Amino acid sequence: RPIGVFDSGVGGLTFAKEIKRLLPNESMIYFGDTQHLPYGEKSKEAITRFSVDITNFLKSHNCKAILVACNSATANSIDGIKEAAGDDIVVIDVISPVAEKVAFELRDRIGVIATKATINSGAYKKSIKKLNKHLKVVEMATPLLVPVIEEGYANTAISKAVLETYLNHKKLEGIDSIILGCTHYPLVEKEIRQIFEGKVDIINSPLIVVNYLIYLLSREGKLASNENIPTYDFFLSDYTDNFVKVSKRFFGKDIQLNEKRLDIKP
Ligand code: DGN
Repeated sequence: RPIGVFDSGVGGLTFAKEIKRLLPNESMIYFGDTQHLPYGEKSKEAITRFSVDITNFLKSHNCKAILVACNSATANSIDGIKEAAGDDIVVIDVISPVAEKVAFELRDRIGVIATKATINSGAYKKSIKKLNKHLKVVEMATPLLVPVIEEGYANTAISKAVLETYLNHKKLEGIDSIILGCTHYPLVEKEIRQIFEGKVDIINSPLIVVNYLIYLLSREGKLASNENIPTYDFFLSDYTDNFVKVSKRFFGKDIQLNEKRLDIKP
């Protein structure tokens, strides 16, 4: 049975890429809801409606696990997704494994950057504080980064100016670590590291989250055998040439995309 992965668009491919690297025998079904992006700017109700429909789609493909590879969907809709998935499917999100990791490490003041929908939900702060109420958590929305990265301006003067403006904000003064709380930000990790001159620990979710997925699948005896030859299916709810191009940047040149429109109620 495959692992289902979904996101509002191509961002979740940063997680899919890590699954392919660390779990080379696992088959995967990816769903990018390009018809409804950006989730980062939508209401909780809308994000939940879309996420539940995608969960049902992945369920109909007999997925053994679902990775909610979108911070905005995790922050707003994880309860609805878990309910729709039912007991037989392992559901994992991209916030709680990261919160657990930082809560028990040697840290003091943690910064979180993400979309507006994620920051407004306070999900990172709540999850970390629940585990360790002494940690200071400062959250900041950095909504310009997604379009800059999707338009191909990562590692240019434009991304540098945007990142410098955001990261030099007074709010983030004195942080010792920063969580990249959005699927797209691993693509500008190097630039973020440079701006902080190596003094701030960068917490990049895909590796943490996929290791947690491996732990859960092995605990449940659900890992694919070494003989399994994996298949990869990628679906977009709105197929455009631009997304095909962007997805290659996120996942790799060998990606093949299909269109699958979901009959999502308005
Ligand atoms: N995938 C979204 C997230 O991680 O919050 C970012 C893209 C978006 O919908 N704005």
